[in-house]
Amino acid sequence: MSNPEKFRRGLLAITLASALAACGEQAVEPKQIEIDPASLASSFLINAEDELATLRKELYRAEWIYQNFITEDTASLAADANSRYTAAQVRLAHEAAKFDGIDLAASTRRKLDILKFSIVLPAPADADKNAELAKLAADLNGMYGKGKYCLSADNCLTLPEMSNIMASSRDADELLALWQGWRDVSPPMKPLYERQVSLANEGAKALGFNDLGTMWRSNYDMSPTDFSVEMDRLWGQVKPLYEALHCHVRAKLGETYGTDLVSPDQPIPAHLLGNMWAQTWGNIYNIAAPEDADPGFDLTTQLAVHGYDELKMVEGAERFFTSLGFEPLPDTFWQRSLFTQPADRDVVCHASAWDLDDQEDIRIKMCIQKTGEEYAVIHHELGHNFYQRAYKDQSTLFQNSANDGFHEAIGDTIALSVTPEYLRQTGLLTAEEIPSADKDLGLLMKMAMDKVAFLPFGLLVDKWRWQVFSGEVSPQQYNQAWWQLREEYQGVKAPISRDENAFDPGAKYHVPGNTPYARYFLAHILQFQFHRSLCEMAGNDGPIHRCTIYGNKEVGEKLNAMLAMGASKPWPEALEIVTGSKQMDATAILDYFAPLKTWLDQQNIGRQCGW
Ligand code: X8Z
Ligand code: ZN
Repeated sequence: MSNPEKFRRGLLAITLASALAACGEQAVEPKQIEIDPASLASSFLINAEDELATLRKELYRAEWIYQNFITEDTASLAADANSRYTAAQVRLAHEAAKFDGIDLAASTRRKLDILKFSIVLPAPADADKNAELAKLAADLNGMYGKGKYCLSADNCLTLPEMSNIMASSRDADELLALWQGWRDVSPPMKPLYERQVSLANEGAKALGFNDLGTMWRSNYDMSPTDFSVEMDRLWGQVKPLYEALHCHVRAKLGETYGTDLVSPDQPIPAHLLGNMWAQTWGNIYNIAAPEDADPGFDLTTQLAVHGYDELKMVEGAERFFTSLGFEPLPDTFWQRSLFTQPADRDVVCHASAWDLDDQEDIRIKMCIQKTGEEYAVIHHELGHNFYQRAYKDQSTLFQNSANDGFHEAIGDTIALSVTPEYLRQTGLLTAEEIPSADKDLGLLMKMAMDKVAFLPFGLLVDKWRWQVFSGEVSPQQYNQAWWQLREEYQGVKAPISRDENAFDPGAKYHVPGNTPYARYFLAHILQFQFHRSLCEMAGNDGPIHRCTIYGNKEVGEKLNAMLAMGASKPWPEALEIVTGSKQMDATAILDYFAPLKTWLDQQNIGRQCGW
């Protein structure tokens, strides 16, 4: 008898015997009766969704409190809630696997697959190991959240403060001190991370996966191997654009800091790019700006001039969504969200969007800085919230995005519509301040320094984790493997030699926070695809980087149709709704930056590109 068959018979026998016992009947020999496996699967799923929905609410509430008030006690409560939720997820994933090989309706099969594939941190079934894993996860998160760089006992900088300085300082020594100082946060994480990897791998193996990385890559409606190939294919499409940008920015950095510091044929030292992780470079736009094409405005300045505080920034972002026809955010959003860094306690400042009750209780948590960069991040976060609300009527297991890249792409798609014309319509620029067409290269350069520069970073974070999870990289090699990938993909190097205790991946939120990262790479491809299609729908006939979908309700409706599907269908079907295509495709980002690429190639003539 096949496994599913055995399971079905066994379950029937048990069900019948216990139903009789419960009615006070005499125990009888279980009888074989035919029950449709489809109805067994359905009732299993109804109970599973019910249980998960309840536990998820408890978990999110505990996590919200923990991340807003990091203490020993809140860490412990969050870890407890996490271990309850994970134990249920793991048990249900094992049960779901018993339906393997049975012919079921597509949506039933999809829910079972979601149960099997979507545990981010699968614990071993053993209760002690589960509790240990949950505690490690909470502790790692807390270590990052509490992290500071102290110049002296009473002069400590938080990460947002350091990020602000790194954005504007052009003093290489100061930049290096911050770069190095922040990385003191992570060596103590390393033993915890090592243990976390080992426990979560054990959990993944018990569920039938080779390792946790394979499990993460299984959640994209294709085989894990095909997913890796797909990531590399997309990277191959954009690599020439990235290399052209890298070449130009490196040359300009060489002019600014001297070629002793920035060698013309070597990877760029990672502290000079305006961002703690060198993942976006828009903050050093003025170093690489095309001459005579400066857009002439700076969003950070415009926000200040027009009196935008944190609240007004969030309201501004909300207005974009409501202009597309989305309902305004509920009162509770405004009452319960965190917008500014509290002075009196430790919080996880890394921006996040929450859905506490699967219905209306959506919030963001963010230590907003009053900059143009953060204005985009607010749009990013609200994209999550509007997505969550759009799929709230789906059943529990479908209350998610089509794939995780979609979740990350929605708010960014909206932010691509934050164009000069949009800023004029909302009063942040006057008609005279709108840059003319000959300033397009400047606008494109600024955008590329954020979006194109991000791509290899978006790819390599999980390449590193996949190697770590598979055992290809041992704990002794964690840091060295990290820098190898940073050099290979980004062409960025550590500015000083790293000592053997260093654990630099731990200084990036998503590693101690255990958030998969491939999603952001996908989002950076998808958001340009969405933008291009939505702009076509809006009848845009100018250059795509000048297009804004602001105020277009018809376009909003189309977007909402995709969001409302949640995870109920394979992601290519969701993609097709907005783009008409079932393929992720980097030609949209290439089209967007085509004029810049031509210009970069000219600038790079005579330079030695690559590293
Ligand atoms: O973590 C985020 C969001 C929250 S989901 C702010 N992002 C990645 C990062 O900061 O590293 C957005 C882009 C990449
Ligand atoms: Zn996000």
